[in-house]
Amino acid sequence: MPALTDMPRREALIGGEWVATGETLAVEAPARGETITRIARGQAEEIDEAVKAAGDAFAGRLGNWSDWSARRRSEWLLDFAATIEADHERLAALECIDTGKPLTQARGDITACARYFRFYGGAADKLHGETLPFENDFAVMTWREPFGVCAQIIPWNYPAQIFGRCVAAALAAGNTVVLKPAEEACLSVLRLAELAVQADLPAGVLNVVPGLGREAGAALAAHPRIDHLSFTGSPETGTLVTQAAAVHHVPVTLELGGKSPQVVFADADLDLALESVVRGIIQNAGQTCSAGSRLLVQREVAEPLLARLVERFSALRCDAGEADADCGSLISARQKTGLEARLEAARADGIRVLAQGRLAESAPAGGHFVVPQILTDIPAGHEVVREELFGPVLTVQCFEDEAEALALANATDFGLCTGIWTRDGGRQLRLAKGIRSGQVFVNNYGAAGGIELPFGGVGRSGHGREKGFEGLRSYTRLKTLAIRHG
Ligand code: TXE
Repeated sequence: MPALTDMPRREALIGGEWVATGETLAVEAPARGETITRIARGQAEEIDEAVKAAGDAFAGRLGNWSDWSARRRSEWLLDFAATIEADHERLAALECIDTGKPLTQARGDITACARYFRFYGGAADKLHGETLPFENDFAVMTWREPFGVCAQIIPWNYPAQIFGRCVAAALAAGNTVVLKPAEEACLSVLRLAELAVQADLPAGVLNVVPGLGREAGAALAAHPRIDHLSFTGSPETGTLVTQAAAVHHVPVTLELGGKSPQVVFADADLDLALESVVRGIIQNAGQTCSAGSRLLVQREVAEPLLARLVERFSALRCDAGEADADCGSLISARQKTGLEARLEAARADGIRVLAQGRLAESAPAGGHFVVPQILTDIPAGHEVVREELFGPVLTVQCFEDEAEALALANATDFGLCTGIWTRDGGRQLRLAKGIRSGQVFVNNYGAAGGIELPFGGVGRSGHGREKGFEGLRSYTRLKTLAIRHG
């Protein structure tokens, strides 16, 4: 694990300079419940400076970013992917200690972060418009232009991955960025920013202002000089930032989590489904927007599948990230207390804990651990099957037939991901069409993060798409040019 001296710069990165803020915020290692360092507490003033720097960099008043061709941006992004790979272990250690997730998962996150830079580096010089058939005496074409200053407010569950997803795509398209990481976890983001400065990214192209949501975050969303806002977090905060951005007619991409079902039919390969169901909910202690948090199982195979799930969950262990157990800690005392209160209320409503994992003996006493668990006997429409719990908690509901499966799958206002497990090709397609969600996986779940695959939600899960080529397009706006040549 990194020593305190290995911690990244703690200040805000504004216009290529590291700027100290008046006040600072404590950074807690959630698996220990101990403060390990302090970071900047940016306020409206720092946000204003950062937006100004990003605007100047975009307009060519600061640095030479505006001179960079798509090819040059592509080369920088590809080189930066290699820089991340060279710093892989240090970044993974920071992510592990800062979020409390198992080291193997933190390593996977850094690998994914580098892959975003590689993917968008490869795509930067392949982003093009179209020529359109129109009247014979016209030539018509579309151009994809960058927005300008992209504001990005990101959460604590996957700081490095979401940094890669948002920053790489925005820069590939030629934008500049002001990013507000989450107060709970932003060490890997600060290290990535440090690496970007060392890699000679022109001043002002990437600005990072740590701080509280209600201070730095609110100031960024409401800033009149941002040109695009990308937000990942809760639906409630998503509404607030959308309202703030709407005042200046700023386009918004929202990724707001989910309540995603894994639907298992009797004809499915149960061995495959079982592993995927377990992984889909314990990854990052269930604090994943795309967590497969609802198991819907056809009644005729419920008994054998649940027997195996009980066996698997009973063997799961929670421990500090560096112990690399099945499950790490939750991010904060607040998240743990909130989850425990909801679980207690669920038990009071007659919901039963069918099986649960355990805390490893080596787990630090002050860590914010909640053990993985399976809930059954759930009254129809109960909160635990409608609302995001954001912990390692799997709910189980049975269905009789395809129609009931579809109704249950859609019985939430969220709509991010769905897993369908069946060998019946017709049913795969019928359900994929009927389900309200941005991604549908058949006989797999999550496609290993799938950075190439467009990702985003329906309804309360948000709107707009990130990841893949679609994510790159969403950091551009289209201009139509009609030339009458006679
Ligand atoms: O989210 P917030 P929180 C869900 C999950 C979790 C719940 C609460 O269910 O239990 O949200 O988590 C910034 N103006 N997700 O409280 O508040 C904040 O600083 C501008 C799902 O952490 O949405 C952070 O950077 N910004 C999710 C970011 O918003 C504000 C990941 C997210 O914080 C702000 C995280 C404000 N007024 C939580 N208030 C996912 N989709 O993966 C806060 N922020």
